[in-house]
Order: sequence, then structure tokens, then C-alpha cells
Amino acid sequence: MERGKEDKIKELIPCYTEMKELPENLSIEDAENMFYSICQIREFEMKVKDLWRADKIRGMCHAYYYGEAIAVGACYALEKGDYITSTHRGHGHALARGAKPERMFAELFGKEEGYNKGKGGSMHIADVDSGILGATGIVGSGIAPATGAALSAKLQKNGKVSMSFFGDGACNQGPFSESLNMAAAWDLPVVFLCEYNQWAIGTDYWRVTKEHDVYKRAKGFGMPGVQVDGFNVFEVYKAVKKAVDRARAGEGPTLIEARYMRMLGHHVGDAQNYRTKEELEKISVLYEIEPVVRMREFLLNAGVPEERVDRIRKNAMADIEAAIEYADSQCHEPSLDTLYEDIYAGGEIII
Ligand SMILES: Cc1ncc(C[n+]2csc(CCOP(=O)(O)OP(=O)(O)O)c2C)c(N)n1
Repeated sequence: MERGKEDKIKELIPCYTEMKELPENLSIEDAENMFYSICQIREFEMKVKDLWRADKIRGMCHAYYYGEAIAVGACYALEKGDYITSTHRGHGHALARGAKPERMFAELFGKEEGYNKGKGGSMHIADVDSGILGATGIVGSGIAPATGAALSAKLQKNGKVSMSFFGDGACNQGPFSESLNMAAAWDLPVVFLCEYNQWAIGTDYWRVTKEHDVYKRAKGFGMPGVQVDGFNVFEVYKAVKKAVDRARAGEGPTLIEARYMRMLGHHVGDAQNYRTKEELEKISVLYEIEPVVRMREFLLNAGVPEERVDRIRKNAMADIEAAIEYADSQCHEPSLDTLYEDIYAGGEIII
């Protein structure tokens, strides 16, 4: 890449690193699997945007497009049985951890075959059998449950590791500090993965913090802190793998800051008028290093035939199309008499 362009990228993603080599314990087949997952999440989210705008999906949806390298790289470093907790922007986490897109679309369409019988919607997809303990619309509220899951793993000595995804906005919430402190004090097997996209709705992270590097906070809690290029699936994988190995070996938690950029609106209906034209123009250089483009380039440079690379992407897109078709035409609306089942609330339901 030419120097001027790299400088512009580094201004936005200071830890930007080229994707030249496979991590030593991964094969080309792994890279192809990762590419499939990245394309699957991208297509899922593009379709969510269209379906939401067409009024097929009700409730708010926060798309994960362009963040795919974080979920895919991170989940690739986990083992079966490990746990994750997610956020309001959680579709990508669930897919990367093995959730089925047809059941996710069924959930988004409010159908009973959905992961939460159609009653949770976009922000609450959970599948405990796959280790997906849940997503949440309350910013920062997945961090403590992940820490609790790590405590349970430690007490049960079952060798499981827990990982919490959260945004940069969540780092200024109480559960962040409380959880990191407890996890460090008790050497809990947990990975704290901050998806640093530089915005929290219309609040620019730089405006509300003095120290802009989240990973530096780790030192104050007594754990390692690492910053990685969140558009680079291999760098995310390597950092998370190291943290997971450390956690599994009983050495305690790690805080990872994966820097990327929210390229589009906070949710699928957000025109983000609070961002200036200059900023949007400036960040457009990042489309050259976004996960799909980058992984495609990597595979081609590694000698995978173009026809094969494009087929992987087409397969991912076709699988999403089939998932939508299934959820739309073969799944069912929950019946009215189940309206008050599976609903948990602090108060009394008055009918
Ligand atoms: C406790 C709480 N405060 C405020 C909100 C409103 N809210 C929803 S998403 C969001 C921004 C979160 O930003 P971040 O954690 O960085 O995640 P991102 O949306 O950027 O992925 C806010 C403030 C909320 N849902 N919960």
C-alpha cells in the first residue's frame, strides 16, 4: 500500500497491520472458513437492513457490518463449551459462535422457531447450547454475566473460558470496572473484548474520555491489555488465542481493545446526521481495509483461485437467502395463548 494511504489509515486505526501471513497454527482452510463466516455476517446484516426498511422486522436492529473480523477472529480462538456474552450489536457474535441464521431470522421476524420463540428480537439472541449466554440492549450489562460464567468455570474446574464482547461506550459504565477488578483479583478465566468503533450512538468516544486507549486501563486492574487492528481477522485471532490460552491455564483475564470504525449508522434506520461530511470522507479510506475486501485479497495472494474465493462468498450469500426464505415461509407466528409465557419482568403484569 502506498505511504500516504497507510498514513491516513493509521490516523484512524493506529494499530493497523497488513494481512500478510497466516497465524502459525492456522491453515488456508481455516482462512477460507473465516472468509465464509465474514461473508455470512455481512450478508446477514445487509439483508437485515433491507428487511427492516421494508417493515418485515420490527424493533431496533444494530448492524455489525464491517465489524465481522472481530467476532470471527475471536470466536475462532474459542473451544466448544466456552461462553460468550454479547451486546445490542450482537448478530455477528452469535453467527460466529455457530448460531443458525434461519433461527436468528425467525427470531427477528417474531416467529416461534426463533431462538427466543420470537419474543426477544434482535437484541436478545441467546443459545445456551452453543455457549451464547445472551445479548443485551443495556449497554455494559453483558460484562458482569461473562465474569460470573468465568467464576462458575473456575469453581467447577471445568476448563471453560468466557468472553465478553462490549463497545467502547460500555467502558464508562460501572460493570466494566467492577467486573475487571473482580476478574483480576480472582484470576478468572475471562477475556474482555472491547469493540472500539469510536462512536456510541452520536457520542464520539474522544469527547467523553481523557485517555483514548482503552487497553491501557488494564494495567490499573492488574491484567494484560492489548490493542489490535479490528479490521484484521488474523490479528484479532492471535490476540484472543493468547488471552484464551492464558485464561485456560489459570493465569487470569485479559483486556483486548479491537480498534475499528462504525462505518454506517448506529442502527439500520440512523442517517447519522451528527457526523460531518469531512469525517465521512476521511473514514472512506477504511473501505479498502474492511474485512471482506481484505480477506478476499489475502486468499488471492495466498494462491487460492479467484473462482473458488468468489464461490465461498456466493455460497454464504445463498445460505442467508435460504435462511430468510425458511424463516419467512415455513416458520409460525406464536399463538396468542402463549403471549405471557417466557416473559420475565420485575413487576406484575396487569391485563
Ligand atoms: C445503560 C444504557 N445507557 C444508554 C443506552 C442507550 N444506548 C444504546 S446503544 C448506545 C451506544 C453504545 O455504544 P457502544 O457501547 O460503544 O456500542 P456501539 O453501539 O458503538 O457498538 C447507547 C448509549 C442503553 N441502551 N443502555
